[in-house]
Order: sequence, then C-alpha cells, then structure tokens
Amino acid sequence: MDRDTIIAASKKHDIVPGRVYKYGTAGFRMSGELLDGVTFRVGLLAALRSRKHNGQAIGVMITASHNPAVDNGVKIVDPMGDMLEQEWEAYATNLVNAPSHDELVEYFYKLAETLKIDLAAPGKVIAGRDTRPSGITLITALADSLAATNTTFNDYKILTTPQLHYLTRCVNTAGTPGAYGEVSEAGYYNKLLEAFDRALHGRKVSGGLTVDCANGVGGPKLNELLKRLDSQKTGLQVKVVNDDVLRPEILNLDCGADFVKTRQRAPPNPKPAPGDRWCSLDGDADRLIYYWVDPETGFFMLDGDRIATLAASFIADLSRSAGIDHQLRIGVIQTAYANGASTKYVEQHLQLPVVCTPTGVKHLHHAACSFDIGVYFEANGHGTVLFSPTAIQTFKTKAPQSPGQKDALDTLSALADLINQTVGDAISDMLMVEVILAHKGWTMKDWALTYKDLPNRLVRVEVGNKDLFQTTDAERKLSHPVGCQEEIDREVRKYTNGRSFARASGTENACRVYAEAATRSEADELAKKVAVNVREYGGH
Ligand code: 16G
Ligand code: MG
Repeated sequence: MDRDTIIAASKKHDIVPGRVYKYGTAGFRMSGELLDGVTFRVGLLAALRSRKHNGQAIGVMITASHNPAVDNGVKIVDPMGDMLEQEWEAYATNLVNAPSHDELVEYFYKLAETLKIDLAAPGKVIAGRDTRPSGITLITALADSLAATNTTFNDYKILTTPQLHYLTRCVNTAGTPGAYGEVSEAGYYNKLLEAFDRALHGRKVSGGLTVDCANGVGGPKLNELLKRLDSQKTGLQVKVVNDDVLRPEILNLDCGADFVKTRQRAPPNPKPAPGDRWCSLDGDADRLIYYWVDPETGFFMLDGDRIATLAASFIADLSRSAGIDHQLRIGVIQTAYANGASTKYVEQHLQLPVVCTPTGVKHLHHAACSFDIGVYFEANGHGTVLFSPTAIQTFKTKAPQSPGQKDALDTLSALADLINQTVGDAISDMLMVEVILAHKGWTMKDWALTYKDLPNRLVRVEVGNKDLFQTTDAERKLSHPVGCQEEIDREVRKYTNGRSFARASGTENACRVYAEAATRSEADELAKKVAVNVREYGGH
C-alpha cells in the first residue's frame, strides 16, 4: 500500500462536504446516499484495526437496523465479535471527517505510527449487509479501500447483524480450543438448532408462533433456519410474516420490533388473531419483542425487560438445581428505561443483583462481563446472556449427583451454545424464549403474570441544543443544565411510585423524557410536566 494508491481510491468515494460525522452508539448512520465516502474511510480504519490485532479479521456491518429504508449505516465489529473498542470510535470519527484526501491519508499514516501498527503486515476484513439496496454500492466502497490497503476482504453479502458478529468470532477462533463455530452461514443455523434441540431435552414447544420480520433481513434468514428445523420433534411451528424483501420501501414500515415497542401495539398488517402467540424482529434482527392480543384485555407486550426476567429466573433455577448457585454469580444488567417493576422483581423476587448502565449495547455488554452469567437486555428488545469461561467450564466438569442435576447442567451447557455470545440476536433469543416456556410449561399469560409493569410514557422533546443535557448516575440524573434535575425531582415527588429522567438522544437531534407512575394518567402527566421543563432548559 502507498499514499498515492489510497488517495486515488479515495477520490472515487468522497465524503459529502460540510457535514460533521460521528461514530455513535450504532456506528455511522444516516441517509444511504451520504455514506459512500464514510464507508470507504471505515474500511481504512478496519484495515488498521486488523493489523493492530495481528491480522485477525475485523467485521464491518452495513445496516441501519430499524431506521427507514432510505437510511443506512456502517459499524465495526472487533475480533471476538463485540463492538468496536471505545477509544477507536474517536479515530473513526476523525478519519471520516478529514477534510481532504491528503489530510485523510496523512491521518491514516499518523494513526499507524502512533498506534505502532505495521502496515506491511497482513490484514483481514469480513463484511455483511442488510437488505437495503444502498448496501450494494457501500460494499463496493469498502472493497475499494481494502484493496487500496492490501487487506484481504471476504464479503458475506446479506446477513443479519448478529450473524456477522458470529462469523467474525468464528473466523478468529477457528482451529483453537475456543472455536466458536463453523465459519459459514450454515454453521450458524446448525449451531443454533443443535443447541435448541439439546436445550429442549425432549420437551416440546406448544402453540404456534407467528414471527413478524419487519420486511428485513431477518425474514429470509429465519426461513433458512426453519428449513433445517425439525418442527415435529421440537414442536416449534413458526409462521413467518412481513418477510418481503423484494420491495425495499416497506422495510420497517408499520411493522417490526421498534414499531411494536414504541407504538405499544401489534402491526396492523397482517392482524394478529386474538390469543395467537407473536413476536417481532427489527430490520437487522438484533431486537425481539413478544406479544399477543388478548380477547378480553387487548394487546399485551413482553419486551426486553420481560425476556431478561424470564431468562434470569430460569437460569437461576437451573443453577440451583445443578447445585452450582454458590459458585457462580448471576446478574442482570438494565438501563434506566427498564420498567421499575422489572427491577424490583429481579432484586426482591429473584434475589439477583441488578446493574444499571447508560443506554447502548456496548455499556450493557461490558457490565455483563463482570458476572459469571450476565443477563443483559434493553427494554427495546436488544440483549443476550453472557456465560464466562468459568461458567461454561463448570457446566461441563461438575459431576452430577442426581439425574436432576445432570439435566440442569446439560440444559445450562446447551443454553450457552444457543444464546449468541457476541451480541443480542433476535433469532437466537427467540429460540431461548421458546426453550424456557417449554421447560416451564408456560403460556404467554403465565409469563406475563410474573409481575405487573408500572404504566410509563416516553416522549421525544425537540430542544434548541441537546448537548446542554448531560447526565450522571447511568443517565438517571442530569448534571446539566444546572437546576433542571431539581425541577424534575420536585415533580416526581408528587407521584406514587413516580420516576422520571431526561437524556439527550444518541441517534437523533432531540431529548427523550421517560416517566413512570402508579397509574396511566399519572405517568402521562408526569412525562408531560418533565417535558415542558426540559424544553425550557433546552433553549426553546
Ligand atoms: C442505538 C443503540 C441501542 C439504543 C439506542 C438508543 C447499539 C447497537 N444500539 O440504536 O442500544 O437503545 O441507540 O437510541 O448500541 P437513543 O440514544 O436515540 O435513545
Ligand atoms: Mg437492530
């Protein structure tokens, strides 16, 4: 590689000048038309990152998840399948904002020098994209920057985000004792289904399940999985809906996990029949929300908080049955958006510790790593369960004292294979939920009855300058603007079980206000009052 080659390639993929780009919680995300140069430059960073990690493969995912179809995004996956290390987010931002091709290459070489990266060493990048049409041209931009930097490039084409995370880890662990799985899409399905079968341990799923795939990449991928599923043996009868990826404009339109969670209702089309079990994935299949429409009481949603509490209660029970509950620390990681009732359920009923982190998967993931078994979910349905090497070792080596103990240890072992260890994965999480319900012999209603959600309201508030809003205490309190938090506290004190907080969105130019209270009308009223307060402090 040399400067001239990189400059010549860069000239074919310019950034749109006059804009400021930022590597945020979900990488770079905006209108697909603006991302050609951004993606080229992300390729340069991936080329550096791979060499920094002795040539291990770095993943690049092209997706804008639940955003409208015209948007797209690009983010980097680290060698073990987790999100890009935070320090490097700043390098990504700087590279992408370099005003000229010369300055871009200047910064590229400067980064290599300060980070002691040997550019002559081999580098490797793998990529995937969702079903958005703009992804095709963005992959070309990526391929050009990898060619210009002599980086081996493997394009896996259309994938869900969690599949790309899975493949990245598989590539880098292949042939080692920690091999994560076969390096192929088929390997992903086989690993999940084998573990699903093992986790069921002869039990059967009861009741059909309709899966709304947001007209995104989850549709074709779930269909691939189902082709290989033995529905007779496992009892899992899935009906896939909203899996049309041939009309890109309907992606995430009035369907999908984000629609269901934010509108708090089922997709209008097709309409769920009363009593049927449903779940929705988002546009890149890393979020999952369950629900049903009750003939008497109407729509009922089981969101990320519910999935977390279900998983935590099951895993805690299993570890007690296996006689390893004193050896392994189990914890639940939530954000401030978790319903207060779920937090109380975990702490008081399940007797497990809860850690609250700022919004964004990387924060939750990181906190989950400090437990032997860390259950993390955002209320929006993104999450997973992380098993430490010690936990996995314990499941495999502990000598069972009874058939019950053996069953519990085998099930825990199977869960560690079934649940995606790299990132939240809607398809893997769905199979996990089905396993747990089958073991417990629970209907959706039984699951819903574990605790009662506090009524809550989330509002988006337009402000003059969202950067004025700075938080502490895992986003539960505002440190700035000075005085704003006191006003919020004053309002909250007026309500039974009242809780409210405000934070600047990481993905939009706005603030978000969350409020919960003992009744629907009180939660609405509290949210409204706090929103007015935030608007005033926000310079509107
Ligand atoms: C991003 C985050 C998601 C978070 C959301 C919050 C990742 C991969 N995604 O989509 O976890 O819930 O942002 O959005 O970290 P907000 O900052 O606009 O409220
Ligand atoms: Mg997503």
